[in-house]
Amino acid sequence: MSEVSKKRRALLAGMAGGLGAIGAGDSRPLAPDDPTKLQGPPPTEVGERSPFERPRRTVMKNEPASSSRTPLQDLTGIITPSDLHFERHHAGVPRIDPERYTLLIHGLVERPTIFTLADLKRFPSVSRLYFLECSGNGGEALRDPKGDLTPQEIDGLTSVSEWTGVPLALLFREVGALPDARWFLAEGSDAAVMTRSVPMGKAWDDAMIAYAQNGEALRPETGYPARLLLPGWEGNANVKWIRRLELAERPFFTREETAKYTDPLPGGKTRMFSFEMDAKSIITFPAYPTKLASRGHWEVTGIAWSGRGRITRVELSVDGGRSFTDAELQEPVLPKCHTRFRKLWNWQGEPATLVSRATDETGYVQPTREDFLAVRGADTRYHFNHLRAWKVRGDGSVEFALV
Ligand SMILES: Nc1nc2c(c(=O)[nH]1)N[C@H]1C(S)=C(S)[C@@H](COP(=O)(O)O)O[C@H]1N2
Ligand SMILES: [Mo]
Repeated sequence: MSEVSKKRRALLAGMAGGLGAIGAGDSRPLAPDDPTKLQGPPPTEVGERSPFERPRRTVMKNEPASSSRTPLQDLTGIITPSDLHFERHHAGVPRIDPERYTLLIHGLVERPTIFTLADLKRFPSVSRLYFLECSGNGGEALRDPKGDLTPQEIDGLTSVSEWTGVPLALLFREVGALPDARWFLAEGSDAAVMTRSVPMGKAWDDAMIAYAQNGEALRPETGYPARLLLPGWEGNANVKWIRRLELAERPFFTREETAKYTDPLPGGKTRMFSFEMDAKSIITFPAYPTKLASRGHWEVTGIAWSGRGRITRVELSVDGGRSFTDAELQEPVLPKCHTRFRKLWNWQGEPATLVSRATDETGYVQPTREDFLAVRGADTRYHFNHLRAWKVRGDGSVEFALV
């Protein structure tokens, strides 16, 4: 391990808040100098994290709690462990017996059909890595954010999984979707009966009914046993516990796409069906509450993503956005997925303001807060993708900032 990463490890270990305290409840001996003398515990049926590692989702404190956030600052690479995938549900998590689960597809189709879970699994499946992001993500960062926000608190409503399921196009061909069908309604079977209208084009493109995540069945909170997955589109339309799809000529204008998930714009206009998540990025290290322990080299790293395809560029600024240089994009760089970026930074104790700026394959560039507000207005409620910044003080402490 390099000196730089050793130091960073030591720093992060220090932040975890008392390794002694965590180890104390564990009766296993610490590794002795002679490892041949160590009697390890026997293999187990299900593994657990090292007791020294305690990544946690943060559960939002509103009553009743309806979301929890991924600890972005604790993750490496691009995958979110399934038990740390963010959660957002409007009326709890239903308990669904996979043997009794069904999905009805009807409306403008030749053959209305009820599929069991076993039926869905008989179709050829696909497995793809995609991010899923709540369109409310980042709202705390827009108005008057405090400096003591962590990456998790700002943008923890986005996660990446490898999703496995059946392409919706196969199911729609199976039931004989009629040419008049332009939209379909997706309905969940939770108490919220979440319903959204989705253009048919998404089904012919890359939508799927997902039943597995990171190599195993979906977690109950991510939609077990099956959910709609609309790669790159706002989280809300990715209906969990999916039970019904109804094909129609026009959208249904449900509550979730009129009263909610509709954006007031300046001049009394309204933006509806704003499905695609715009390109965005956030630095996850250094970030609050990190304190850089010393001058010298530090690796600035974070994630960038776009609902419109691949990230093609991430630029970094250390002077609050006056000048930028390119960060390295770490492979794999996948469409509609988090992309990790990194760049070595030689910090000599000067106050600095770190900013990341993402560009996607359509040429779209992540906007400044000023440009964002000029287009979207102060009353905007979703899709907060303006630039985020971190101020590094002379003493190495870091706080959240906007530029
Ligand atoms: N049936 C149903 N589907 C739902 C929801 C819900 O409450 N019920 N919440 C939506 C919202 S707002 C988001 S952001 C995503 C969150 O997915 P996750 O909990 O798997 O992260 O699911 C969407 N699908
Ligand atoms: Mo959401």
